[in-house]
Amino acid sequence: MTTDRDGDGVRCMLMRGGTSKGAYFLAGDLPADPAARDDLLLRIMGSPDPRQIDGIGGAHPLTSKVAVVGPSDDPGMDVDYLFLQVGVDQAFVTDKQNCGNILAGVGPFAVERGLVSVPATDTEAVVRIRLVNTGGTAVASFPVEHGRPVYRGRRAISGVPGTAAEIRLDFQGTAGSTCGRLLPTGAIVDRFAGLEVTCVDNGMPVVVVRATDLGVTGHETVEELEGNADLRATVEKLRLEAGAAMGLGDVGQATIPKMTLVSPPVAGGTLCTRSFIPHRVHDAIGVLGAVSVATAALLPGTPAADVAEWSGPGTTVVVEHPTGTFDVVVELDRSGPEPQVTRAGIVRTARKLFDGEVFPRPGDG
Ligand code: NQM
Repeated sequence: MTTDRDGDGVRCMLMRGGTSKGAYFLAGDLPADPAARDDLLLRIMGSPDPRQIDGIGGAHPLTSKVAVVGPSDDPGMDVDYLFLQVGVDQAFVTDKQNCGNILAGVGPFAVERGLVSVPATDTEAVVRIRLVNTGGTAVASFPVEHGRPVYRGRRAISGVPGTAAEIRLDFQGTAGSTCGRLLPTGAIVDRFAGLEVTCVDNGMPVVVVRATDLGVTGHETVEELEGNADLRATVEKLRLEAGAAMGLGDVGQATIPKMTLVSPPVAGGTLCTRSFIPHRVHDAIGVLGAVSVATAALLPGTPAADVAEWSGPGTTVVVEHPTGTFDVVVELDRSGPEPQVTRAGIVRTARKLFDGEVFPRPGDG
């Protein structure tokens, strides 16, 4: 239990999860009261401050993330994972979205902290994770040695230098997990702000729009897109309209839905993406964001399917993004009135960076 007196540290592990970085805590090491927990996390991360100079946040939404992990009271699950996005230059902490990148570190963290014990002779751990934010589950499989996670390995993922051990993540129950339906508006294609879009939620609510409909190619750099004020204004107008139609209410202050611009592939993938998350442009693409966009690519008539190029039969959608590609395996059953997701899986890597105590900026009290 945290006492949070000046000078007291809080047990914390810093991990890279996929293409994000975050602070991982045992639920029992943080205050149970959400307001006290969020206040503490803002002081730990150094928010609000664009540089997060007085905390451990990395001055970008992708490196200002927190995982709270504890035992699950669901008998079918090993652990509960709550994801918290911590504002960088704004003082907010939100549990309204999931994060599949930070999820990649949850299995190894659970083993590191003894929430899941692995026999010394096993070479693979399987950790069943309840996604507290949205519902749904993920099964993480990763290598272990002498009962401890192995981080070194040969798997490269785009957006991360070098290689590390492979972490397989298989999702269940992510379809409609935030909005209630895989296609939250009930339609394959909608028109908002004069633009044809698809709204999809397979673990992350995403609005998919053709880049060319926004007057860009979709192959621009992150900096070019972030520097295009007219584009940003149009994307935000579209987001506000689409978010309300997706049942998310007024999303002006929310980090969802994400906005993904799609265009034909240029690097041998299935389609090319640029994602606003929702105001900064992602250096790559979020995990569940990619799963949602890949799902849209499998639905004829969507902007994603329209630009997609398939190199052969198969269920792997190769999603191109600013720093490489992301493979998503999705299978749909389209025999009924609404498509059903029968399989969704991805591969990531994660790495323990630091383990110890973090010292929060003193509170007002
Ligand atoms: O979509 C960024 C990330 C994410 C979230 C974001 C994520 C996901 O890259 O599951 O991983 O979209 O805010 O970490």
